[in-house]
Amino acid sequence: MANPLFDALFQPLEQRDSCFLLTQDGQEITGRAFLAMAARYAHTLRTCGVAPGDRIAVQVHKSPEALALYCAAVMTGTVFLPLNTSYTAAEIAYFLGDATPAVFICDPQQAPKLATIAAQFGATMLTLDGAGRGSLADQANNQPDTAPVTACAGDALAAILYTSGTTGRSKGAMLTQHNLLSNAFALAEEWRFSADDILLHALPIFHTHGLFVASHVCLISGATMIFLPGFDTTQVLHFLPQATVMMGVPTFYTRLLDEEGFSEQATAHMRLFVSGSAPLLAETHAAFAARTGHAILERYGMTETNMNTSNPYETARKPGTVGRPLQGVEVFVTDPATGAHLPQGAIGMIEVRGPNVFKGYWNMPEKTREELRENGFFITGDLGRYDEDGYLSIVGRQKDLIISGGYNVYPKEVELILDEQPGVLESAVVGVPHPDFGEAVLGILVPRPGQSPDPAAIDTALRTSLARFKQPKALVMMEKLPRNRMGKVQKAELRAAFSKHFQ
Ligand code: MLC
Ligand code: AMP
Repeated sequence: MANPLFDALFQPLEQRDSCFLLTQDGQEITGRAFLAMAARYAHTLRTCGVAPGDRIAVQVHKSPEALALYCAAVMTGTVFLPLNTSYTAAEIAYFLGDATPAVFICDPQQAPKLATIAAQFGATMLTLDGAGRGSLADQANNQPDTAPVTACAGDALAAILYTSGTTGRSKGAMLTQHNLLSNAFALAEEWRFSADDILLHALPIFHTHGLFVASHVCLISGATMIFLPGFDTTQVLHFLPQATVMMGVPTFYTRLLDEEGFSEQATAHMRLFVSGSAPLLAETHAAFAARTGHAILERYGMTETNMNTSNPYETARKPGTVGRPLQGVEVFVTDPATGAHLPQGAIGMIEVRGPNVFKGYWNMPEKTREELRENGFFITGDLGRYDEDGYLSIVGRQKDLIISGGYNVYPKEVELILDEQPGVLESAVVGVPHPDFGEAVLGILVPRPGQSPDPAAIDTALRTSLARFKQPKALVMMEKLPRNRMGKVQKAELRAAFSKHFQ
């Protein structure tokens, strides 16, 4: 038996003596060198006693070594579990407790803080920093440059990616080899990727967008990546002339538009800009086209499903829409109450079925049953409408979710902590428009009678429990929250009342 994901994505690197990854300091890593590094990591993981199906949890800065670690997980038939670098120790404890990984790899600077947590859940801890140093690299140094590849079936788990939950508890989406591979093929074809492409990769690699969408289409088509540690406008402008494609969240594009030097000339050699993870405003699309002559291609996806729809490569890309279903993917708009299919033009729940759709939530059979129908349709929580040309628009979300700069924040998780703060009677967290992040987290506090909560003290308390991007960008006080007759907080009213807060 083979290992389909490895065979399609990584095996071809064995023959590749040309550059696969170009780093910010000009280092060129060939396909062969990358694969040798991954093989050394695979040996190291095996030395730690990992077996197929074990989880490998990883909270490290983006680097070629971090990507090689993902490849090593695939080689060993283990389940890759990447974690946002801004998660706090409290958040990490939840993930390690839930997923019980065999190995946990973190940044050496965080190691003292996280060692007890790793030990508590029985994970062997290794370290890797942004420059590729740490105990993983030390142990891998003496290992051979080739490693056996564990055979596994297409429906074997390849990754678990945590996505926030409405109740405040994150859910681990279980993705199979076939989920990832089918989507990589569909996207590479849809977006016409070839070995001549050079992708400017400035996304984090702990989420679907940067790890799967961006890296997989390059791997499957033999393309090259300019692999930057993160999005820095100056650096992106510097490397752009060497690239042919860029992928990003809308914040990338609004930040580029803020730069005077960003022009038609600076993007003349580019063939494609892709946007996703959050809504791209039609006005951003128009401003980008006016400035550069490029129509950004918007697509729609999520952790549980990979990518579902895309605007077309050849024909019209419609601003404010996310295009049409990808090859092999069914996307329906349904009545949220009955699940019945709705006709074109009607607004309803977006449901998705296809080889891209995940297997369920780790350790959460009930949640899986709630969101994944027996007939294979996943209930996305996004509300959409098809136009007369079959293009889908996302018109809202039924799930109480904020998307800030492409990162998801579920209000409940923040409210639970705000409610515990001294002087706070209750709280509501909403997303309101923000010029840089698209949407930003706003915390609304109702003080206890006669008390005044201290925003600075609350800010400090939040820092220890919540990743920075989840923390409210502002806290405001209200005497009481608007509620309907059932007692439910009227979030739409709050969003409207504070819609200009960051403008
Ligand atoms: C950073 N901060 C954020 C933030 N990113 N706050 C809210 N939302 C965010 N997205 C915090 C920082 O910690 C900092 O805190 C302050 O805000 C300002 O930071 P910055 O320096 O301006 O931010 P920067 O480091 O430049 O990061 C912004 C960003 C980054 C947009 C480049 O957030 C990013 O790379 N986003 C991409 C997310 C992504 O890949 N999503 C895909 C999910 S997959 P302070 O106060 O300490 O200074 C998915 C499926 C799909 O959704 O369809 O793709
Ligand atoms: P995540 O849970 O991080 O995978 O985020 C997935 C969610 O991001 C989706 O359910 C959508 O709400 C949102 N999303 C992704 N792409 C787009 C897009 N192009 N336009 C609007 N929302 C999007």
